[in-house]
Amino acid sequence: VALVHSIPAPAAEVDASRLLAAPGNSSDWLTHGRTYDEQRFSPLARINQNNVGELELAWFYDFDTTRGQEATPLVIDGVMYVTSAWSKVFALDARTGRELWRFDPKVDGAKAIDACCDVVNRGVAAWGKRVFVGTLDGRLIALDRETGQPAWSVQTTDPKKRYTITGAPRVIDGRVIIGNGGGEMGVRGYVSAYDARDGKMLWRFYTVPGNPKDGFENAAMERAAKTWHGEWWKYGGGGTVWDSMAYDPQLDLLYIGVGNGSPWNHRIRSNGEGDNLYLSSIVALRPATGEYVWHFQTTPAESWDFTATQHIILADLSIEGRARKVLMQAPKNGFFYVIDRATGEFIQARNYVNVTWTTGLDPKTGRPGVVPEARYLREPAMVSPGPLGAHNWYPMTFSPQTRLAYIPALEASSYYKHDDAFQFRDRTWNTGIAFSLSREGANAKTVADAAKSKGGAMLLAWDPVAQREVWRVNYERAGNGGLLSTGGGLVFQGSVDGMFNAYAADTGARLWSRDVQNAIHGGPVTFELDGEQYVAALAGIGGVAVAGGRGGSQSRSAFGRVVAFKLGGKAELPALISNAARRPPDVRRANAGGDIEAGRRNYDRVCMACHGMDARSVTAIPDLRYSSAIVDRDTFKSIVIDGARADKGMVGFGSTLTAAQAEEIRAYLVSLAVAL
Ligand code: PQQ
Repeated sequence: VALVHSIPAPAAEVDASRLLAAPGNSSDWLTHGRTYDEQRFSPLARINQNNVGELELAWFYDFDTTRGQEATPLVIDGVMYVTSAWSKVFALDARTGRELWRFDPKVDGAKAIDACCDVVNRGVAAWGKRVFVGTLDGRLIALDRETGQPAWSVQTTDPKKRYTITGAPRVIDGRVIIGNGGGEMGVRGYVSAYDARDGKMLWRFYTVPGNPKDGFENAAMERAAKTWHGEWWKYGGGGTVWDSMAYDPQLDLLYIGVGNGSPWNHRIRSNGEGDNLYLSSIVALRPATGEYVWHFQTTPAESWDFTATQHIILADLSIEGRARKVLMQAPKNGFFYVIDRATGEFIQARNYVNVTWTTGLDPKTGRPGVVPEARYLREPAMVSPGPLGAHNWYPMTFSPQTRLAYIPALEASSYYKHDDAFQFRDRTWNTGIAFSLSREGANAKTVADAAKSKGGAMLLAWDPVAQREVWRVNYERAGNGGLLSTGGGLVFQGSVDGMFNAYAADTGARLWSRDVQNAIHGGPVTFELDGEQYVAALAGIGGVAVAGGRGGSQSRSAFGRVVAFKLGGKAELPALISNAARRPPDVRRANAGGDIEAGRRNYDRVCMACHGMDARSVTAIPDLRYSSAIVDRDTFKSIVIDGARADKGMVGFGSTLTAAQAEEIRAYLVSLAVAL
């Protein structure tokens, strides 16, 4: 239901010519990465290295939720279109932040357990007089830009399967392109195109083959199937296209970033054999037909959640004296790739953090050699990077001024253990990995190699031609936001500690920083209206790669919000009501019985994905050590087994846990609360 307050100016069409002219248009932000090449560079220079110190809050807009915020806003003709948690869409006056309309697709709260990483959404796409949003439950909805009223809605996924949508659509020539997520849950990834006029499906490209018995959709699937073994289709196979896309209008190629395998564990997924195309690959498609053109696989036989769904940037670079049309990506696996975007040919790549899973890349093909122990076949392994990736979905930027790419990076390692008891389950993650914070039994060589990965979270400036780091800014914790570079010689990045920062693009010097009270994960945007330049971003802790930070359960007033800054802005945020003094519940009468160790194991299997390792949650999802629900056996059972809070996303796990197991989990949580 849309609530219309008033409209500043009638919506003008967004068409092909307007999108193609986006590089020179500084008053709007028309598409997810600002331009089809997704550089997230704006030529605006009114705010620059000399005056950025005068940048102050112009306005803010608070959402109705403390869940994670990941959207990149679009700005069109003075209106900001932004999505929030639960796939809600808001239209705001971009000069003032005043709400013009809101649209709630009313996603069922119980859908939350199909989302690996919070009920986030990364934004809308625009075409004609409409914006388009993909919803967590798999719908693609067209909304009138002036009123927020739905024009059409189509279900893009099988509602019986555990697909989700968190990514932003893109529009190419009236075709709305949308992918989906669910790689942790057991789905088969694909990307589809819908007609912007009526929602009619135009094409669909699967990224991994289905059951050969059912026949192959196209030659690309037939070729891919030769690289798979066992009965992978029973597990879906994965390869979800849950975030990145880019488009080259001259070559007429759409590039999609493809996710990892489902289950993650290659030994379970494919009998430990084969490259498993097109997992962890960049695939080029014809946007009119969805036809396969080329692919480049970053991590063959993927087994670590090494997605290649990370941000794709297109640019023209001179490499070894040759002008090259390149595609750049820094996927989770830790290498910065430069690929020929006409042919998919490997040009060059270098690791931008310490990587321990590989013996190195073949200089001609870019194919990695794999350290055998890192496959955790016989013994568990410590591997760097881990599943959070050396770079997650947080958008990069490329500045044509400095010729540098900037990466929100993470140097860290994780423990991988083959799950001997793997069974495909309905309500939990299905990775084939036994998660643990311990390093029990990990192969000694892998432990020693991974111990060198001490860099932690950072902002890296990377020269993609010389393949070297130019500068870095270190952060204390992971989960820092996406990037924007500008003609003012600035790189903007929000951080997980609730600060919005600007750095000198050439040196990395921090020139500006303001407290917005809540973690910023998404990519900032900039636009110009009435001769005034604005820089805006979303704040709201959530998503997956969050280790500490501000917002969520730590402060009672930290709703997700949009913040917009301009030179000499006069707005002020309300005082933050800190939750720092929260107390654990009085568990003296908890009387939780049962095996705490067994409780911990089932917690890790069923609860950890949302509530956090060691039951430490820093997002809006309750930190169970502080929850009054653990005091009483019946209350706990009514929530955990019977689903008393299903509307909030906490479904009942009666099909996965017995009441006795739930009681053991309660005993484990009470033991943690006692220790606080
Ligand atoms: N989402 C986030 C986030 O929003 O912070 C982080 C991740 C996702 C990951 O690290 C993932 O691996 C991931 N994987 C899938 C998938 O395999 O389908 C989906 C998503 C998602 O849709 O958010 C993420």
